Amino acid sequence: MKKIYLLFTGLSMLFSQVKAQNPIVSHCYTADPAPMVFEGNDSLYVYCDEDMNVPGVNDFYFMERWRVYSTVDMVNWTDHGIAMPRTAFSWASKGTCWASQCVKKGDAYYWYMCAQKTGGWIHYIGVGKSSKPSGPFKDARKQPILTTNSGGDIDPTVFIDDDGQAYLYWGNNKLCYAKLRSNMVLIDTSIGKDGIVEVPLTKEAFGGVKVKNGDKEVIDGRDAYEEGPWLDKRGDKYYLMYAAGGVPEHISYSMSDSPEGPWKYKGQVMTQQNTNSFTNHSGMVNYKGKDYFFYHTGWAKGGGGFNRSMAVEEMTFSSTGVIKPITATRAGVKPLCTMNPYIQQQAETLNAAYGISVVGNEDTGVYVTDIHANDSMRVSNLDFGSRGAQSITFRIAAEKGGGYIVLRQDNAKGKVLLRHKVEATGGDTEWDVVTADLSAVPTGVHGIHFSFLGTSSICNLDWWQFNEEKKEEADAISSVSKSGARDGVYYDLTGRPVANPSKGIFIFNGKKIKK
Ligand code: FUB
Repeated sequence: MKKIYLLFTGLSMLFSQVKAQNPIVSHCYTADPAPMVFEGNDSLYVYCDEDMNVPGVNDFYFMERWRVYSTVDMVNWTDHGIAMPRTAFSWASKGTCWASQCVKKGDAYYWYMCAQKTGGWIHYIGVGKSSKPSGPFKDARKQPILTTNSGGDIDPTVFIDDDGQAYLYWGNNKLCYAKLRSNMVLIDTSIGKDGIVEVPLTKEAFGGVKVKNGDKEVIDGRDAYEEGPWLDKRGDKYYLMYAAGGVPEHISYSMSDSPEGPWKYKGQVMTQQNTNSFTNHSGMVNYKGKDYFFYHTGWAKGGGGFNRSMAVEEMTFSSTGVIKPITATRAGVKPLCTMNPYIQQQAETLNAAYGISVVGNEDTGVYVTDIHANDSMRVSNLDFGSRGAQSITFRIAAEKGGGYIVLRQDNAKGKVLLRHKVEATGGDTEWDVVTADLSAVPTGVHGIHFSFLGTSSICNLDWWQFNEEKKEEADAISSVSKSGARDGVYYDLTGRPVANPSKGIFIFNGKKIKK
């Protein structure tokens, strides 16, 4: 009996530790991931479009904006809000913001997108520009940068080669490329037809071709290019990954010695999987020494073919550059490091969340809103150290107050750390900084589960930070740090400078130290 009990306890501990990391964003639907790592920046960014459900609107990929997420640990993702709304492009028609990719050239970020023109039915390719990877982005050209005028001009991917030449590939049911001029917003018209080259979709290059068989379209060969290209380079080989095979889609790839081809079909990267999405769309990136493959699924709550969610897996290459087949998993990837709970963490840095929304952008400030009763959010893998946390500080705004924030260790059933009554702050963007003592002390590495109780809208949250001190001391430290304390000077906990500190606790350079 004891053995069975131990086995059961062991298994349940194991299961409580094995958390599903996919999809990587669960509070809104995100599709067509385009991962990017920028030189000199410690984060991995993923650019995407947001699948939306608007009552009364035909949900055929109805998308009004593009969003950016970033991570430093691969399991907690910061939502940077509405980094590029459709309205940034005066020519773009409602609900047609499809796949995209952002690259950096010089000090600027260029986010290539596609949308239909108002009054039309075909997509055009345009580009947004920003001085920051998280935007906000503005239309760099005030008009589309290219069209073939024949439809299918969707899913731009851009790659800048080692010699600085940028290549733009795109296309649905056709594959085209263009060379970008050094200003990144005009194409070089010296090649192809007015600068556009259509790549022949041969068996040799893409495994097969689509042909008509009566009313049906079938593949003559092993595979066929569909849409969603991703151009990249590893060593001296160029890779073109793409959604393939018609619908439902899988991901295949071809390789070349040149960014302009000819391409040679290499096989499937991710076969058709049971992901609850009939499209797939991929991107790859190397980050902190590992290769990652991003794709989309229909795995978030209420998800499906028009409510998709980004996911990530590790990818590996053989010594000859062959991509080893990748399986879609709920487990996803392992964390690269722990998160520090003792510094301000943005409330919109999330491992998972349900019911809430994230609004704003880099210029206006980004925060978590739409927090109602029974909504929840989780951050993963925080290292509380051996002393542990005694209190937490929130930057919070609440129009009415009266609801509760409940913090639990690890998950929704974990030990309760806090049950905090939310007081009204005077408005839902009237921010207060509030500290509350925890009822239990988390030590070591844990996730934190936030849940919200009440009857109506509960609060907005901007950031939070755990403290190793109880509220009284934490408040004293924060008021000394804010009161213009000078670096290099010791202060006691009441904020008085101490000329010759001996033994005791002091505030020095904005931090509490023990002498
Ligand atoms: O998200 C809209 C369209 O679905 C994309 O442009 C395609 O790649 C497919 O994922």
